[in-house]
Amino acid sequence: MTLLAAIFVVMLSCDIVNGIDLFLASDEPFFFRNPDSEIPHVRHSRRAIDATDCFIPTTLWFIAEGTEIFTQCESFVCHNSKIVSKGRQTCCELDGIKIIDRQRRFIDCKENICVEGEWVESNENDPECCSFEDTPYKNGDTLAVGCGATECAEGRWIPSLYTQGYCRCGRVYMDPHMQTFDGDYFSWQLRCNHTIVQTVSLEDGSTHEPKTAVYSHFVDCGAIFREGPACVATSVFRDTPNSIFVFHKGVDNRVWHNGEEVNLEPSVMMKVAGSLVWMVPGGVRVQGTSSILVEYHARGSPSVSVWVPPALRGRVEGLLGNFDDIPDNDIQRGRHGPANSLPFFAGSWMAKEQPDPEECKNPDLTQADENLCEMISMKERRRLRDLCKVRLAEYFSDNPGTRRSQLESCIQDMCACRDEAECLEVIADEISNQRKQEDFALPGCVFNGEFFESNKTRDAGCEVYRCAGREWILAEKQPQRCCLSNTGRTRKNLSW
Ligand SMILES: [Ca+2]
Repeated sequence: MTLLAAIFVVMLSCDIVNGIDLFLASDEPFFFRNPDSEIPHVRHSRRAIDATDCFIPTTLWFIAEGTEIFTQCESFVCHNSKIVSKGRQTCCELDGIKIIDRQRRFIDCKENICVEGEWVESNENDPECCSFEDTPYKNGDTLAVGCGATECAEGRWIPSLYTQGYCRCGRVYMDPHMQTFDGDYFSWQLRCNHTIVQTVSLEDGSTHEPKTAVYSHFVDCGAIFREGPACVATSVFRDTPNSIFVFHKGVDNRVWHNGEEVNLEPSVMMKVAGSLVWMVPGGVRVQGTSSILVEYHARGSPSVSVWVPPALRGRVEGLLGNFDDIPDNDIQRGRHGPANSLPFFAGSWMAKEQPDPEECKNPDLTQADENLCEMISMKERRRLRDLCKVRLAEYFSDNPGTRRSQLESCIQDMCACRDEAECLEVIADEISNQRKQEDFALPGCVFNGEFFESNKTRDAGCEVYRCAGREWILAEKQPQRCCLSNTGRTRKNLSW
């Protein structure tokens, strides 16, 4: 006898059962039928225990005289505190569980009733499902919104942390480090307002007045770092020339759109001038009409993450590089053409508009920034390396390349650090934010603008490609309808 059953017995023997409320909280593995009710089973019931009740040891429930219970298509009835079999009856199956006649279940967003062992669809919709363009989505399903996603939660679309795996993410973070769209990493001490990404105009190439751009203003990192490094502060997302969003450090529940304050609520996607805006832990996301998704992480040391869809391949540039699948050329092209050094590359992306025009008037691009890590001894560098490794091990990425760059970034940040404990906390927060973004990237592949879920295949003549996570891999060389030509090459057999 379990402890709970023992407690019941003690209660009965003490004659204190009157008024005890029973709570029948589950309908598995038994179903209850109330003989006085049209409702085929009682899911929740509250009443006092009676002497004629039957006790079911497996569930610790008492059921009333006349109550029917069912398990695995056999029905029973409670009679004089004993459970008596009434024989087998027809039942339906759902997810490997037998469900008896007259029971109702939601299957694929529609209510189904078990009628003589067969599911029959009724007109009732599952209230936990959502619909989009007449297609039903189950509770927990996600739907792509640009590079972001929305999730069906109990009948209502709410913002999701997921991003589409086929979109590329670039980010600028800490003091500052850049991760380009093609996966290159670099660090450079920036001041002033810079273009981190902008669309390339097809007419006149790179311009200071692009249709779409994201700008970040880099200022002193604050007390935790020694003087020198600059960190992301206020950032601007110019979705279109007429729709401009501004994000501020420390503010994770508001954005400013065309100068107007927009207050956000958790779990609500707001539509602002055609764009969607919502809160994420520690920050704000905007899915622009431009198809670019921006996340401003406002807490700790702010960071900006930008997702661009495959349609923008070859059509964006800026501090986060050109998106062309080649990491090596990411910091070679400045705004006005090839840049032969990192200072010229970074300097060329200084924006035209500056909050403090005097300070940023004539930046000296030739002056290399002093690297604080070069000013410390090898021994000290090794100590910082070990500190980063040990203290941040749980936050680092599983991807070896990303892990290496995270470790290198951490060492550099620690070289500039004033308060080691505080710095480690800020770095851990930043890395865990990156980790969250990685973990919430949905797998999938794109071909010719069409999206394919992971494991889906596509035909390419005589070859079949399969989407493995986020990459296309050759799955099959010669599908049945292809045959070998005389030259030994496969060709499509159109007559089949
Ligand atoms: Ca590139």
